[in-house]
Amino acid sequence: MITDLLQPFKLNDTIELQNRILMAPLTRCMADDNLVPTQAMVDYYARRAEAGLIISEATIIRPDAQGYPNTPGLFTSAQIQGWKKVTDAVHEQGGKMFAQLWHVGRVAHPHFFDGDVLAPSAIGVEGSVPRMRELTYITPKAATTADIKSLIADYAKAAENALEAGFDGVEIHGANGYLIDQFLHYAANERDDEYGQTPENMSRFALEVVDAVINVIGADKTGLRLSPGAYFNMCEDSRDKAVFDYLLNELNSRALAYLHGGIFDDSMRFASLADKTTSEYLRAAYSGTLVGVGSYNFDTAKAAINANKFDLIAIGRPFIANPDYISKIKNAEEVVPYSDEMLAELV
Ligand code: FNR
Ligand code: 8K6
Repeated sequence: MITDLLQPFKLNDTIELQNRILMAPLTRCMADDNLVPTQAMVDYYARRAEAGLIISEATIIRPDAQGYPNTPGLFTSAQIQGWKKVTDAVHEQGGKMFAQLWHVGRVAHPHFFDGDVLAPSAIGVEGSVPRMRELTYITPKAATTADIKSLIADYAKAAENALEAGFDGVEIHGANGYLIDQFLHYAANERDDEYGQTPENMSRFALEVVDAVINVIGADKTGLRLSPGAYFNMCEDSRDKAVFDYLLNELNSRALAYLHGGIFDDSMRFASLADKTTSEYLRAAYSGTLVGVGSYNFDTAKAAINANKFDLIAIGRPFIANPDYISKIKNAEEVVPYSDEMLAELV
């Protein structure tokens, strides 16, 4: 039987999606100066409500989580009220939406907040903030155990805030070289305490965040994004695979809503993952619902899902270029190609 991606998909007992096509999380840097979602963002997301699930652009859990200008937050009541307008509009159009919870760790910049830049270890990244090239990254402070406990509590608080803001659940951003991913890779984690050195220790922060969020909102409403192969603000290390092997085995017993790969092009193979692609590696190590992503179109995604490579597809850049992506697919209309200039405006 051929799976029709446009038919409903039951994520679990509490959440049914109208189709298998997710809108990938896409940072747009368009929140107001208090990091509150604007009316333009309400309209932008509402136009895309035909997706099976919209995953919000990465949304910071607290001030020191910020590394880019005007990324929205979920820690003030104004931000929660702003997001409520977004989720109301998406729900009115029959859609569903998860909030992506974000802390950038060492990719934060003190230009955006008062206080330390926190990371697993005091190892900085090269370069400077995109669009603000004068802001060079600094060497972060290695988080103390007390810092770690407060970070975990703030992920849980942000998840609670997300439900108050009307989201149907959250996706914990554990990918793309940001805080959680920094704990999972040897290139960024040189800790010698219970959060470093071994696969079990290096997985501890990710699992404590996942468990804290599950504890507040339930596993059925909790998704997670992971980048097992390092590729963005991070260097590959042959030892990383053992960390992800351990972590994924632990996640297998947690009944998450889904696991989502973090990658721009899923044809890319990683030496550190025994030459597998992101989705091949995750499919082999993880037994729950898997979301594929990374330079797919509808046809290649349909083929991959029918070959059982993953269960759902997340579409990113084509959703920027085509607010009516799902209608176009349904009507077999041509899809407008994405270009970077489209990032200048919310359409
Ligand atoms: C992204 N991506 C991304 N990923 C994430 O986890 N959180 C985010 O906020 C963002 N922001 C973001 C902004 C922009 C402008 C781009 C192009 C990408 C990655 C995105 O979710 C997705 O994984 C990739 O775009 C690959 O999918 P497509 O675009 O090939 O379908
Ligand atoms: C010109 C790109 C600016 C886009 C918004 C800034 C922040 C984006 C953060 C999410 C990561 C996506 C960056 C895309 C770079 C591709 C790297 C392979």
